[in-house]
Amino acid sequence: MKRELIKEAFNRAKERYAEIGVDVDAAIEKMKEVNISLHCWQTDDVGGFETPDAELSGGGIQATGNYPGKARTIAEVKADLEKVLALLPGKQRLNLHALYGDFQGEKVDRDQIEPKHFQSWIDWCKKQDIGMDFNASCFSHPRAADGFTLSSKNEENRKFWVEHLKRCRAISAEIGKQLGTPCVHNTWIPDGMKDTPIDRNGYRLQLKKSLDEAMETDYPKEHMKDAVESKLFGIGVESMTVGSHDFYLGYAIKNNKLICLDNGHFHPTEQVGDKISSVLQFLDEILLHVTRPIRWDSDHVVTLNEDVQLIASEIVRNNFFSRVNIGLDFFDASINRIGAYVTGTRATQKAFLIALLEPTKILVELEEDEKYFERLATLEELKTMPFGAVWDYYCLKEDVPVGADYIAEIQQYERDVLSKRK
Ligand code: RNT
Ligand code: ZN
Repeated sequence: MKRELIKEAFNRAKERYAEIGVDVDAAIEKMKEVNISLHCWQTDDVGGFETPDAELSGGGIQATGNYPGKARTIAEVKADLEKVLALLPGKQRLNLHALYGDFQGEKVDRDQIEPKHFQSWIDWCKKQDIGMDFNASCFSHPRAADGFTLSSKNEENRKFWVEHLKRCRAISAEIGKQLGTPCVHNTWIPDGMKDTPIDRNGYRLQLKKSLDEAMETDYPKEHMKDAVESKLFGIGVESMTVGSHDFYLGYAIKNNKLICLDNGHFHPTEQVGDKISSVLQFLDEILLHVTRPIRWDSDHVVTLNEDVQLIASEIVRNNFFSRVNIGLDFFDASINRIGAYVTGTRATQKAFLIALLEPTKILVELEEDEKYFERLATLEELKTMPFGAVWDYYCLKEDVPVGADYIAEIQQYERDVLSKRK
């Protein structure tokens, strides 16, 4: 019965969209190109599995909340991710941080990690038939405790982080090679100053030098691609971030790297959606960290808001799918973490489906004819088109819970699995 209702609503919606020149089936087909990279760190509040345990620190980032059920082992992260994958339509990727290596109880410092420590993750991705992305972990470490990593003036520390980054890039190349899909490696560092710095230039010189050293080896693009992630400020580093947007955009353009745009890393009125068509004039590809900043870079669970909608619309309007790598970056420890994951990813996917249901050509025509009232009114009318019916049908077709049905599945998982983690 319910299935029938969903199909009926879908057919009606399809007619409505056809009236405004939108091909709903084509939109659903295009969703195949929306491959979101799932950040492993929503499962355990960016803790990882090093020996001894790394504690989220020194990063200017913070996971807040202590909702029960945090993953305590790699096996638990994998189980959680499998649950997440089962509740999402479409195809995803895994985005792993270096501190999630499979170290088997051995103490392996960050300048010692090797591909073998990530083999079980690669195998898991093979089994799930998904690609994998990777990140150097330049925080939560004694050598990051003074607030500097790659931009450190302490040569021993700087060298340590350069070595870490080198190894992470080599691991990424191995990941991409084994999985047959390029691994995007993202470099983000927390480096900065709480109070007014004097030698801004000195730290930036250090960072540039470190990046140049760590990125000396070129890997085939089919195996790995480098991204660099900028930031405005972090807690405890309010006065200056060494790796600012200007710094990394310059670096990326000059060295043909990807810029990673995290929509929590800009002034609140800046829109990452607006930046995409700017930076893609000069870069082949970019990486996105889709998140939801509230007042600051708070990494709340993504919801379907205008910020995310503009990002999705810009990608869809320009068919930038092959040039934009989509990752998520939020970590809320105050609610069911797996629920947070699914809600946030689905919200991002919804933004893409809505964007795909836009009569873009007609809107561009209105714009070029300077019919701005008509453009505005059309955009407003689009907001109340029966998108939900299309989304529901898409989930049905993908054989995942429709609408709010996934809530019960998360609750069941909480009863069966998460609540037993003490
Ligand atoms: C921090 C950056 C970075 C991290 C992850 C864990 O502000 O957004 O991407 O969130 O690498
Ligand atoms: Zn980020």
